[in-house]
Order: sequence, then C-alpha cells, then structure tokens
Amino acid sequence: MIKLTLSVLLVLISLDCLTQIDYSKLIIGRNTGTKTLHDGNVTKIFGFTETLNEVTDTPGPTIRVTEGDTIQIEFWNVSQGAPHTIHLHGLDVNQENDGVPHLSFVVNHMDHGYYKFKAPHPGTYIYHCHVVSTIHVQAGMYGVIIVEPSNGQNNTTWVGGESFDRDILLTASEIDTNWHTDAVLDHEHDPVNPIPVFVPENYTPQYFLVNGLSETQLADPLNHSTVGVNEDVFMRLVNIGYYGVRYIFPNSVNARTISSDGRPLPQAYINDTIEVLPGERYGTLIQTGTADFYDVEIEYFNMNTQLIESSQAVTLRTSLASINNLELNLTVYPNPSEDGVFYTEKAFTENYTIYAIDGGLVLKSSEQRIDLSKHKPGIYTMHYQGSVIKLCAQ
Ligand SMILES: [Cu+2]
Repeated sequence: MIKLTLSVLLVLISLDCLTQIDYSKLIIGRNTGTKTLHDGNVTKIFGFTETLNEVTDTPGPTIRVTEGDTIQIEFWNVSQGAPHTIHLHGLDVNQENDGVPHLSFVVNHMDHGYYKFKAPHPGTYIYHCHVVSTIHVQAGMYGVIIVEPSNGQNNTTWVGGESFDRDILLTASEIDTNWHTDAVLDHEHDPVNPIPVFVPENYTPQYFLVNGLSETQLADPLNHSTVGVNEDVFMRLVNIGYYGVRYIFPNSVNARTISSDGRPLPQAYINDTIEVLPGERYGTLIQTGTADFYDVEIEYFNMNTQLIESSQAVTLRTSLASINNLELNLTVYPNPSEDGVFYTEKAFTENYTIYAIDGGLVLKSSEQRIDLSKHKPGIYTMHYQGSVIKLCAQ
C-alpha cells in the first residue's frame, strides 16, 4: 500500500515537472529607483521592471495572461540588500507560490525564484512584494495582473460575458515621502522576523497617484487615456494604496460596475461613484459619446477619519480631440482660486472650454479673465487646443 502511494506520488511529481508553461514572464525587483513627482520633487522608490536597464517606476509592468494558462514568473532580485517576493493578490495560487515570506520563500539579493500558477477567473488582480509589505508596497513594489478570458476574445469581460472596445486600467496609490527615506527603506530586512524594521508611526501622504501620476502630470495631454467615439470601455479600477478611493464618472457615460475582485457581481451596480478600498479591484463598463473629453474624478479618503484628503482627475480623450497643437504653456493663476476667478496671460485665438468634473460644459470663452464665481466650488478642467489644465475653485 505504502509502495503504491509512493509511486503515485512520484508520478504526480514528475507530471508536475513536465507541466507545460504557456506564458513566462521575467520580473526584476529593484530598490534603487527614483520617482519625479508632479511638483518636481524626486523621491526614492522600490519597484519592479521587465528588463535590467529600464528605469524603475511604480506601478510595475502590467502583466496580461490568459485564463487557464500555466504562468511562470521568473523573479530576479537586483536590489542591493533586501529580500523580496511576489505575492499574487486575489489569484488562487497554492501556498508555495503565494509569496508570503514565512509560508513561501523569499528571493535574496542577486538570487532568483519562480512563481508558477494557473491563471484563474478573468479579471484584474494585483501583485506586490510581501516582505515587510507595509513598507515595500508603499515603496512602490506593486503592479497589476490582468487575466483575459480563454475564448481568445480579449475584449470580453469573461467567457459568455460582455464585450467592449477597449479596457483602461486606473491604479490608485499614494506616496508619503517620509516613508521614502534611507532610514525607512535602507534595511537588511529579516524575512523571518520583520519586526525590527522601522515603520513610521504616521502615514500622511503628500502625493495621491493614479497610474503613478498626480495633478499636472495627469493633466498633461500626453498622459491622457485615449478612447473612441461611441465606444464601450471596460474600466479596471484598482486601489493599491492605504487610503480608500472613489472613482466618480460623468453621468453621461452610464457607469455600470459588473465585477469585483475577479468575480462577476450577481447584479450590476449602477452608480457613477465606485468606492474601492485598499486591495480591491472593480470592473466598470462605460459608454463614450461624441464629446472631446470625459473626466474621471478620484477622491482619496482617510480610512480612519473618512475625510477626503485629495481629489485627482483623469482625462479620457476621444479621437475627436486634436492633439496636434499641444499648448503646454497655458498657465492660469491663482490656482486654486478663492473666489473662483482666474486669469491668464495667454492670448486666445479661439474659444477655450471649461468642464465641471461631472462632464458638464460650464464655460466657453476666449477672455483672459476666467470667471467661475457663479459656479459651485470644486475642480474644473480647462481645455484649449489639446491642452488641459485643472482649475480648483474654492
Ligand atoms: Cu520587497
């Protein structure tokens, strides 16, 4: 009996070794990155890259795989010290490949390891380092894994699900630069007993990011997401920060949330506002019309106080909006404005347009005095010849 069990086991092991890898991906962990923030400040970061000579940025590369495929992530640690792992957040992988240090394995500096798993349900997932994860995630070691359906139709939500024309990934996170100092990041981390690592008492982020960008970086036309006219767009809404976020869509795009954490919702959630807590992912279908731009607002709220501490805007630009005349010299002051009146030295040769965050047209003018005083306080976007800036009326 024992003999039989042993031979079955051996067969199983050898079968496992022979399992065909459908998709293999190299990911490199580094702790020597720097990131330029919207105000020009530069902060130290950790991150994941696909090649050795790539600039380390955060989020890391988006990995796209197909449902049912056997995936192998080869992970190199080229990080001058700390061990790292890849934790596959939300994916049903076995413990050995889960990247939780004490249950799995860590990859030390100049070493490498393999994570192997079968891509589960189509959906949006997160990968991140799980060594002293409070610090290493904040440091920037995170990215997104998208599992596409197995029917070969990449533009469907799942087999038998809904089809769309394109998908757009929005990943929210924050940076508290007080956590990005040598004192916090430069540790020979002990993977078995991570307690000695210094974790700052307070988390008070100064930068609230979407896809690693904030404020003027998001307003830069080069960082807009492109959408078509009259398209169905599948928005993959992710939160890998420590704040809660709300993605707020213009009413005109009929936001309909159909999936959560890699699973279809029993019933679609019809609401312009989708709250995404740390680690969560939602799938929301929207429909574009014939406007030039659609702005998505992202609110960041403190999980303890529930207070909104930042608001960012992402612009979806349709093909109708020309980007031939990138006018990057457009400056408006004061911004924020206390009375809702702004000025610019720019001499306009045609009208600019100003939209409220809900997508409504507020003003069309060529005047250098921009008067939003009769409108309610909030964020507006000003569009002129392909250039977009964010106006904040208080
Ligand atoms: Cu790490």
